[in-house]
Amino acid sequence: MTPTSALSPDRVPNAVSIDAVELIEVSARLRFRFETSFGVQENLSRLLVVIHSDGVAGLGEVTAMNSPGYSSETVATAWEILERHVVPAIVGQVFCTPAQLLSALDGIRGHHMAIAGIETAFWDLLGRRAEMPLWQLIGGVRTSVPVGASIGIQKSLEATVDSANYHLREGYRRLKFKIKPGWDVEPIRAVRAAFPAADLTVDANSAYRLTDARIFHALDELGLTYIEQPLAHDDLHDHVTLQRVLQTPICLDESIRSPSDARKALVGDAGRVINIKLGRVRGHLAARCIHDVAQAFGIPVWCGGMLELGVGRAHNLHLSTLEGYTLPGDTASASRYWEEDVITTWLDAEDGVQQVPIGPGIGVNLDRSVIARRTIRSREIRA
Ligand code: OSB
Ligand code: MG
Repeated sequence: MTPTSALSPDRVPNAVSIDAVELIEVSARLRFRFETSFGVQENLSRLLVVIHSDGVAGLGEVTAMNSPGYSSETVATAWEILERHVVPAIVGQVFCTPAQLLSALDGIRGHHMAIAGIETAFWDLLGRRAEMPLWQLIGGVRTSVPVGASIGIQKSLEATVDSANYHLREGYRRLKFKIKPGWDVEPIRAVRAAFPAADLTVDANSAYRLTDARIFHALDELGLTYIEQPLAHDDLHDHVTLQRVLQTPICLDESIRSPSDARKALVGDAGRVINIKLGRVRGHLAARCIHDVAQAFGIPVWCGGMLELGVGRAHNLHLSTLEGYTLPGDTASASRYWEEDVITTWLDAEDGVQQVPIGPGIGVNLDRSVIARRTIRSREIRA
């Protein structure tokens, strides 16, 4: 077999040479305090990835947070892994497909968010070079995407009901409430009483144990569309036990890191819905496989959010066009989160529906002046 490095771009059709990779860490301040069971997010930094190839730039975003509460990765670990391991393995090389790019990274265990930043940027690059929107390249079937809103833990029951009211009036198609021990049944009961017909869900981010079954039995009475990640991130077995005694479907988020996790979860009935996030699973290729596994089991999926800037948000919209994404995702209006974005347009929903950005690749472009003002550190790595 010829090693990829020996292929010459002018002899291989569709070959993409990785001339340089830019890493850019930017500051971002949320317009609201976002509290979950694993901590509070407000002043963040986000990591952007730009792959340069023959004068074309592909854009990706690393979805790691600043602290390792949701995932073991952080912005800092992703920077380190990208700079020292991922970029050196691909820069100066030539790849025809995302699978080929990923195989050059086979030796890197874990660090899915760091790798997804690169993998998604490579997909954008392929789309731009083929002058084809990403949703078509990955096999999507729709150009508009119904979305919901994820609502953090509030200071009071009244603030929770007010927030529900605001987001329903904005047109969001489902509301997801963050819960934690001590803040669960009461606020959701209050929202349900105020909005009997709304599509409501909760997300525990792994904050409970099987011994909390009483809480879940109470939530089970509230007509929720699903209960997201109630138990430990690494305990599918306990989710099986819990799902067996609940009517409400369990939706798995943290537990699903690969297509094989999805297969094991669905074979065992550990959940009946999957939240797919590009960063958590290593990018579009794995996301597509997980979607296909879920379809084989007749399980609906939706696209989860990680408080992304415009680049990550655009990738999420393209991903959400696959057939099996039948539940509203987390890709709410960018202007709900940010005063300014790193792209030149606003990805905003109208009446709870986002239009998939048209144009080659992800269909959005960087606003370099915003980025220059917000850059915490940046580095361009050339072959
Ligand atoms: O569990 O879905 C989650 C944000 C950061 C980390 C984990 C999660 C979330 C969200 C917010 O729920 C989704 C969004 O609005 O982007
Ligand atoms: Mg979640």
